[in-house]
Amino acid sequence: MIIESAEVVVTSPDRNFVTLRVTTDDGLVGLGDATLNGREQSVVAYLAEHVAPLLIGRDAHRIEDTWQFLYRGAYWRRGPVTMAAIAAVDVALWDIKAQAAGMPLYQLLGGASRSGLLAYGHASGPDLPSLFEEIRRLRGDGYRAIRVQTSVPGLDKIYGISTGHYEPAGRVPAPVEEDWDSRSYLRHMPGVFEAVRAEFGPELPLLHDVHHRLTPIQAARLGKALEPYDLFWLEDCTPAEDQEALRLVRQHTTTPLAIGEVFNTVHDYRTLIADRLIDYVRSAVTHTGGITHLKRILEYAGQYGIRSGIHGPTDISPVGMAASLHLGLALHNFGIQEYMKHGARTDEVFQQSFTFVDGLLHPGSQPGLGVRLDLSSAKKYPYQTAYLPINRLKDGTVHDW
Ligand code: GCO
Ligand code: MG
Repeated sequence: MIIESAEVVVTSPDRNFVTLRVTTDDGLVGLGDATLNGREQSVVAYLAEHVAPLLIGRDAHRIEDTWQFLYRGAYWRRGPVTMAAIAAVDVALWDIKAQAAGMPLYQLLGGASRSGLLAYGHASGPDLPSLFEEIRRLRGDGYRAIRVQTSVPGLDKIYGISTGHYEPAGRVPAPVEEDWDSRSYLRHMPGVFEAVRAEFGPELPLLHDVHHRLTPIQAARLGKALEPYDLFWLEDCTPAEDQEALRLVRQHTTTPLAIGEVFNTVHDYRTLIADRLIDYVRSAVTHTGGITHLKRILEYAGQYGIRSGIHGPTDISPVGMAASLHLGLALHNFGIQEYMKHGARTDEVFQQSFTFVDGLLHPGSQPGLGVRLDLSSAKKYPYQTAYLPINRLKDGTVHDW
């Protein structure tokens, strides 16, 4: 099974997506997601210039060897661009292998460990009544776990608040600016969770994303203040690259911690896993070297009782989402999967076979990943420049977004 072509497809139905489309001499087509939000074209160039030409003529079955060839062979290791490119190749080759075997991909990863994947959706609102309405709407859609974000009095525009479709990246020529004040936020959040628990009771799993904004001691204080409301997790409470920060947070709170959506290899997690500083691994298949590498991270994490919380925002394409679902179904230490629906145009470009029934996701039973890319629809939606926002404190200082 020899690789005959490897084509990079960029499409922007509702947002930008970068997809690698690998074809073999026996006519199989494998897909891999390489979307890096706001930096899409850097991965396009890496794939088109330095990876795709090297794939031609290789045996598509040799997934591990190809992974090592692209990782060790580049000499320059790690980083979001490299690891997203490797992820796309890896997932496309798993897709091909599973199609050749005539099995849904999860069968090659050890088979199903459960009947479906617990998913969480995003609820947000500028005030409590609109937040409650959103939570009710999500529960009506079947969600059994919900991430809660709200506006903070005195701040105009902050991360995670949307009306309708969630999409943090704007189709704008330069990043939009949002504002931030950690003290106002810290004063406000415990009351929000108190109100949500009072309205919805103790059962519903609730999650919250701090999006890398607090100092370790502030995060410790927030974790402690939220303990009475029994969070499923507190996400990215400090800037992620500072692994030691979570040691301080951990010493002060029993609120479960999740981190890692900006990580790209197991080395980013080493201290966090070995010293049991986190409870959930947030990496996406798309940003962490594909199924091959994320499976390694999660199996390592499993030895420490740490579970998966795979990243699944709208900037993970349906191809990346399908890869996460196959991996999640097979893993023993699955925890929860982030999931929000893509727009109608995205569903037209990527025909998907995964299902969401009664709050549980399932990748479906088609051979391979179960996603088809409609090239003529993809061509209708060319790339559009888009950026994630940046964040500033009240005095104008750039802060973590
Ligand atoms: C999440 C994330 C996203 C990211 C976005 C960046 O938990 O879903 O924080 O909202 O900000 O995916 O590309
Ligand atoms: Mg997040």
